Amino acid sequence: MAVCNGGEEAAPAPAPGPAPGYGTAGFRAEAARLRGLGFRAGLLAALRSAAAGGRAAGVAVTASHNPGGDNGLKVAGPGGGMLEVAWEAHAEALARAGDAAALRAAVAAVATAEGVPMGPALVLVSRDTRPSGEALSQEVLAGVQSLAGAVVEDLGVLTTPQLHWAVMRRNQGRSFAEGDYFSELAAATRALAPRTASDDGDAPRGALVVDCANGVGALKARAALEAGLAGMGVRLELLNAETSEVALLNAGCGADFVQKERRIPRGLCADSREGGRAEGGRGTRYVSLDGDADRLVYFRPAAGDAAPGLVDLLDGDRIAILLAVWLSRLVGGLRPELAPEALGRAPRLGVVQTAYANGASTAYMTEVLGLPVATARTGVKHLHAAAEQFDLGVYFEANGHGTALFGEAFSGALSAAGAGGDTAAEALLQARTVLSQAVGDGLGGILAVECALAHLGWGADEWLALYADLPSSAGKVPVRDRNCVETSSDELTVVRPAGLQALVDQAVAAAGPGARSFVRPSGTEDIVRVYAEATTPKAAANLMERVSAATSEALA
Ligand code: 16G
Ligand code: MG
Repeated sequence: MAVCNGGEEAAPAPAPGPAPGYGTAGFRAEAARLRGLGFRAGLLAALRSAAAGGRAAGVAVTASHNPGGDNGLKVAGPGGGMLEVAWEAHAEALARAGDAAALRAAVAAVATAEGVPMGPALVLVSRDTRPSGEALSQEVLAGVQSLAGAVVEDLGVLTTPQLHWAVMRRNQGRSFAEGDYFSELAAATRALAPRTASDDGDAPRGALVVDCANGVGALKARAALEAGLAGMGVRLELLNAETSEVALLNAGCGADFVQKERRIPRGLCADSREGGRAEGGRGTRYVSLDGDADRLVYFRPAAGDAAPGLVDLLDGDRIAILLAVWLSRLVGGLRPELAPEALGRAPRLGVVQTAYANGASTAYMTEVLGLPVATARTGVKHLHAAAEQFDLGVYFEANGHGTALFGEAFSGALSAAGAGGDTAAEALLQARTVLSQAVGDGLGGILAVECALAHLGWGADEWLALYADLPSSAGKVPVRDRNCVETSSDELTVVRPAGLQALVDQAVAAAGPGARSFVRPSGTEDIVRVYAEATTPKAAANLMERVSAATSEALA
């Protein structure tokens, strides 16, 4: 059984007060409240690795889109994806262990519960640009090394998806050097991109402005994107790429700000509306990453009579549709005599969304594209698992987390077909490299979107014209304990407290045809979230208010 080696005696005591919960995607809190938690997260990741026979696990020190004074710890499982749900309770048990003796006991309990052998363990560690990250990652390193037999490798400052990629690659027995991450993205994009670049430095597909949220993405964007974009005739411009001033991180910029506020990020001129026009594929496109570069949303300064400063948003729903259209064309181009023979059936393509996906996007996917759409619980780990049910599963949350997963059998069939000279199969294999198979990657996502737009000959106009979003409204209800609300697995129906769903149904019926609303407990804050859609903004806001009032009442 795995045991501590004495190093746990040096474990920093946790900050006073209740330990933060693991939440949907890791521990996240004000940096000072995380004292001692880095050590425990490192120890947990080492146990996870040991349980997997020494295959690597990972820890990313980041608080994503939170303000610069916060920090956090995201653990990656040996597949390169999010920590398995069953291990989240173990992470919380270690977080609660106050002193060395309690920590030893908690480690022993996890080792027994999971049958963790005494044996090798390897943990890869990264951090984002937050000043508190250095001390916190030192804690993580010490925590890993306190498990007997565990080895740690500090990969320094990386985006969260780079850390996940490194874990995945290490466990495939392949290089996980950062240089390979950059060069493989560039090579795959160049192989995929339509040949539009001219030798005189002209950018026939215009400029792409990348809002880096003043976060770690700013340090990696040029190396990850420039070569691939240049190959398809796109000029890269970085915005909000100032990482030395922590107060600027995610402040008035980045994917979370742009998606929630529907406003242009700082640094863009409010009347830069010419950027919205995609004249024959030219023009400027805009995209925002979040603070750890695992999310992306495209946007353009709002066209028409909208107030200056607002955006037309091209969110995760639209990115999913764009990728589904592009990838399904590639699948349609596979030589029939090659693909099904290797797979034994026609490949199953599908899309995974959450309850937050705009109803108009779901209707477009099912009615226009004819694709199966699954609805998963909020949080990347749930969408990822649902997407694995397809041969080619595109998954995106509206907020910009997502990628497309290529199943093992389908990938094998593509390799066989590619070797046989099928160019569509080769293109799909390149797309699989660009679209991280570990976890959604904002940088790879940008390259995939740009490839898709170039192939389809679309600009923001064509992309926005696919459908009109239904007006929506989101709110939150403060609660003492968010666990008092329980939903169905697609989060569309409340199952507890009894009677609340009937009140939601009544409010929806009164809001007229096309309306919908749902209530779900947040996985990251002590609140219950309410979402509503209707045919006018006013009707959506009224429905949201009514359902919020019913929720408060039912929980009082
Ligand atoms: C986390 C999730 C994100 C989800 C959000 C919902 C990951 C990497 N992140 O940030 O996907 O949209 O939680 O927050 O899974 P909520 O439960 O408070 O609404
Ligand atoms: Mg993030």
